[in-house]
Amino acid sequence: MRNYFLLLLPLLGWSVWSCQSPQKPQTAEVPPVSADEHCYTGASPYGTHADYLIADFLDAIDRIQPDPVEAKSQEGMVEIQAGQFQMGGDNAQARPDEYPKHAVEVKGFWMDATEVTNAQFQRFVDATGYVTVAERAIDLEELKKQVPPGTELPSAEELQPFSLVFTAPPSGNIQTLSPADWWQMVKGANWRQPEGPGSNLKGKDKHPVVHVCWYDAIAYCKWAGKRLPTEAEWEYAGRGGQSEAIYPWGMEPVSPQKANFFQGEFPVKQLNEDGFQRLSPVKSFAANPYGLYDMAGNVWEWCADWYRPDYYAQNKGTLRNPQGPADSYDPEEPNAPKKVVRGGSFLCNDSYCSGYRVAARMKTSPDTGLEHTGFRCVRDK
Ligand SMILES: [Ca+2]
Repeated sequence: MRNYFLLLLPLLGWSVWSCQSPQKPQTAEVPPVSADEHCYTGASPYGTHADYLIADFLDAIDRIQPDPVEAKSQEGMVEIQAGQFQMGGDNAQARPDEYPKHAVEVKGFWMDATEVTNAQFQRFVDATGYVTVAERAIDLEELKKQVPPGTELPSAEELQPFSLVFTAPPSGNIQTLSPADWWQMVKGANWRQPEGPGSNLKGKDKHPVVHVCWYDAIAYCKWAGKRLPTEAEWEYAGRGGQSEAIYPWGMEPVSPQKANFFQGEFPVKQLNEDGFQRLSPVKSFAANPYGLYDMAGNVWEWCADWYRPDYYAQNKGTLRNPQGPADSYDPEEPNAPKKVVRGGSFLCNDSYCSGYRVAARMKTSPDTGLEHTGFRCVRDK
């Protein structure tokens, strides 16, 4: 199984947990697109380049009907007023893909105050019978598209549904270890069994649902009459009206009182000063000025947008309701289209990714579920 881990890293979105070392942004491979062409229309829940996406997964989403009560409910949501802000890196920790800082306008919208919880996701599954991607058999044909040509693949029998669970290595340090040392492919790990077989959701109703991939998040959004936030909406909301803030709470450095993150020496020695070794119940830490909880730490949150490291550099002038690049490109894994995730997780640490900064961008392939990735939804006004 270990060998397959390395084989599958591209499929699983290596970069989301590798928290990449700074890289020079790639030259755009598509012509720059005008701000007007980027205006969010809300016409498609899948965004542009739906051909990147897996038809079977979309079919399952298409069959979901919005719940008439959920689709009208604003319970648990916060109204975000329209406005303008400067999007992008604020301090020396910012990576090249966070530049240039640029002006963005967003329309007003409603946003979930918290990450979607296990209890909420359970209600969705009970109502629709939806089966998450991590619970389904792996499609070898899809796998082939995302790994270099000629890669030897495991047989269908060998490849059982699994997801990735964090396991602290016994020794080493961030310079000597790689993500393969702290992520374990665990058969049977999924949202119902977040740490694998034998684990369950007992006492975890208020924990964010995890091991949900981008498709699963979209499926939930459709049922709830909502959608995923664009990356710009997420950052605008995360800043909470504090235009120069590095974090959702402002300028003060991250601390165990501010968010659920990794204290100690990542990934081997966790001091657990915030009291949460893994996930924390939503609302365990103070909200930002807009009333949004856990915009830093706990779990990475899926956004609607495709990822390109040079997206900010492609555009000139003020962007109005940008919905991301027209295509996806990650120089670290050119074969794997990626979606943006935001906000950092319980595994983030200043020595590593500092993903809890409001400008920090990360990315993963849309079919990947992980123990540290969840989502929250928004709705148009
Ligand atoms: Ca923690």
